[in-house]
Amino acid sequence: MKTFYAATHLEHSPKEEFEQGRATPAVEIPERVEQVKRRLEERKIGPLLKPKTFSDEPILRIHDNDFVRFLTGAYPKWREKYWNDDADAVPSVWPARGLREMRDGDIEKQLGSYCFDTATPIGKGTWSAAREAVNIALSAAEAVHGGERAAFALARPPGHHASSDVYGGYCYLNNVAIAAQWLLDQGHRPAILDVDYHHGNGTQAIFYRRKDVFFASIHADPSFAYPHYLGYADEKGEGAGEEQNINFPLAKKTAWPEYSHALDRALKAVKDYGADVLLISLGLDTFEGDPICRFKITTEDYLRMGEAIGRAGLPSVFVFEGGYNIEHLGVNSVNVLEGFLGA
Ligand code: SP5
Ligand code: ZN
Repeated sequence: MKTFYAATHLEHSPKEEFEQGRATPAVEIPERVEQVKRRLEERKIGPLLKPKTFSDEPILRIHDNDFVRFLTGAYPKWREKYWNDDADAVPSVWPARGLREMRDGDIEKQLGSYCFDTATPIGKGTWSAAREAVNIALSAAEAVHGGERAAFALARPPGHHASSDVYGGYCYLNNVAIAAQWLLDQGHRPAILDVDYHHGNGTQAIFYRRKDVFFASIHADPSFAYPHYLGYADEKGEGAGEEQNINFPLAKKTAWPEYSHALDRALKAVKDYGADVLLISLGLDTFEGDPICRFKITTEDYLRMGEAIGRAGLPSVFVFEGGYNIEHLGVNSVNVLEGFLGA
C-alpha cells in the first residue's frame, strides 16, 4: 500500500491547548506522525511517497472562500496585533446567542467566529501544514482513483472536526471531505467511515443535506464526550441527505465486542448505499491506552478492524485523524492497514 507523507507537518508544533480551565501540554504533536512513519518503514508495507501539489480548487469545493482566506492570513494578523508576544492564536470570545456573528475585522473577532474551541492554536507553520495535509489526502485519493486497492494519507493536522467555515478539535481543513469531494468529481460514489473516538462533526455537517456522499461515524457518545454538540443517533441527514448519515454513539469503556458490532452495522450501511469507494477517517484514539479518551480497543483489535474494513471489498483511502498514545500509535495504525491487506 502506498503511503503519502510530507515533512511540512513538523512546523505545526503546538505547545499547549486550553482545556478543563487551564493550559495543558498539546497532544496533537509532530511525533505522532513520525512514529507511524517509522512503523511503516519497519513493516515495509509499501513505498512512502511525497504528495503532489494540488491547486486550491478542490479545497474550495468544500470550504468557504472567506474561511480559507482567513486561515491563510490569521497568524500574521495575530502577530501584527500582539507584536510583543509570541503565543499562538487562540480565540477567547465567541459570538454566542444575542451577539452579532461578524467574520471580518479584528483578529479576535475573527478567531471567535471561525473557531469553536480553545484547543486548536494557529502558529507560524499551521497554515502550510494544513495545506500540505490536503495535498496528502488528495494524492491518496488520486492513487485509488488510478486503480490502487488502497492508499494511506499520513496527514497532519487532522481534519474531521473542521466544517466548511469553522475549525476546531485540532483540525483546520477537512482532509477526508476534500478527498471525498474530489473522488465524487471524478465520477465515483464515495462513502466515509469515521472510526476516530470523537464524532466527525465537520464531515457530518459538510454532507448533511447531500445524498452524493454517505457518512457513517462510530464514536464516544457526545452526551459525555467531545465535541458534545453533535454526533447523536437521531442525526440522520436532512432534505436530500435524509438517511445518508448514520451515527453510532458508544458508551465509555467500549471494548471490541460492542465496537465490532457497530462497525459491522456501519459497513453494512455503506454497502447498502452502493458506495464504489470508501474513505476511512482513521483515528486511533479508541485505543485502551489513549491519554485523552475512554475506549478499550487493543493493539490486536486493530488487526480485526482492518480485516472488517477489508472484507467490505471497496477501494479504500485511509486518512489519518486522531490518536494520542505516542508509543503505541505506530503499531496500532499499521495494524489496521495490515489487517486490511490480509483480508
Ligand atoms: C482529531 C481529534 O481527535 N480531535 C480531538 C479533539 C479533542 N479535544 C478535546 C478533548 C477533551 C479531553 N481533555 C483532555 C485534556 C488533555 N490535554
Ligand atoms: Zn479524535
